[in-house]
Amino acid sequence: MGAAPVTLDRFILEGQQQHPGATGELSLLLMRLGVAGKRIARELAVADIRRTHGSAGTENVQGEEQKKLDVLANEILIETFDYGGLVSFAASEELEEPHVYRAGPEPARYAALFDPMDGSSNIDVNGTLGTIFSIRPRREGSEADLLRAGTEQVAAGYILFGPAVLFVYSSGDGVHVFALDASIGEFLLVRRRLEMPRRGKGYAVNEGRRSGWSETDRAFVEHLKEPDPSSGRPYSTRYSGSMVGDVHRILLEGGIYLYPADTASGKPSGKIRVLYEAHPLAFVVEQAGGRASTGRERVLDVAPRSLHERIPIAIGSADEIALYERFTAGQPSSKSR
Ligand code: FDP
Repeated sequence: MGAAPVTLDRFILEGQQQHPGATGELSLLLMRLGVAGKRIARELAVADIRRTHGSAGTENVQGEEQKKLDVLANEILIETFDYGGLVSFAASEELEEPHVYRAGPEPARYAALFDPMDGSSNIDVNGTLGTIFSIRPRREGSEADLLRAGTEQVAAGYILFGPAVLFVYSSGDGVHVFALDASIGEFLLVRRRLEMPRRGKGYAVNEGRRSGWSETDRAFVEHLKEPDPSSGRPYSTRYSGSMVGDVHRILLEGGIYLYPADTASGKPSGKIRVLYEAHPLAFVVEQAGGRASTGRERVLDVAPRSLHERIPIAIGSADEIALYERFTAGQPSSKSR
């Protein structure tokens, strides 16, 4: 018989034993996220049958249409922490204000943030989707606890709903990948301490929005497309409409995902939300050896002024992010490689 598969719960509990002072709360919290992932995966699998596709007829705080599955995934995640006193409050793309949980005898030590259903435009076409999560320490128990740099995260990750359901997370000790074996209802370890390539051959960006980009962003993407075999160009476009799906590809194959400022669509700071998209994905990518940048600043150093603030983002392999930053700094002499 081969070695026993390592389940997510076992992996987390064994990791906890290496930190003798750990209370076990973070471990429980991560395990609960695994359960939420299975429940969301189930809802997605039967959505066509149960007719839970389509619009909920409502908008989120940023005026974006909410799909029924956005709302459902949000409810599952909120409910996931409704007992056990693990989380004092949760913030989400789908909620204007943080959800505050009933306090137990001791205040919970953590706050959770999530984008319940990333890549919503893929919901109705059975495309790749994701749930992004970020765990931070609770401080005063108010929203101000969250308006801080991404370096404060104690754990972050995503659940990818594709041909397989993957649970990918880091608690600051590398990035680990688990695949759901639905026949036994368990996430099983498939990659421990994932290290992403230093450079890649693909880029992910919505080029339909090019007219609203800065000259620098246009020049950078044009540069990636120029043939120059000695520097590995042209790059190939790989854009799925789900940042989780695109970042996951880049974690495995290298490359760059961009969502730049877009003045034509009224998104002067781009579309990606700092707290529950940019910070957690930057945390994961950095833990795998990659980088995330606004072009001028490390994404994890950004402290937003409000809960749903957005930032322009370039995230991916270290070499491509360095190249992007050279473009942003206007250093033409060192642009090509
Ligand atoms: P969503 O459709 O869920 O809002 O989070 C932002 C995001 O998804 C990313 O996952 C995705 O890459 C991007 O928006 C798609 O936006 P565009 O349609 O503007 O390309």
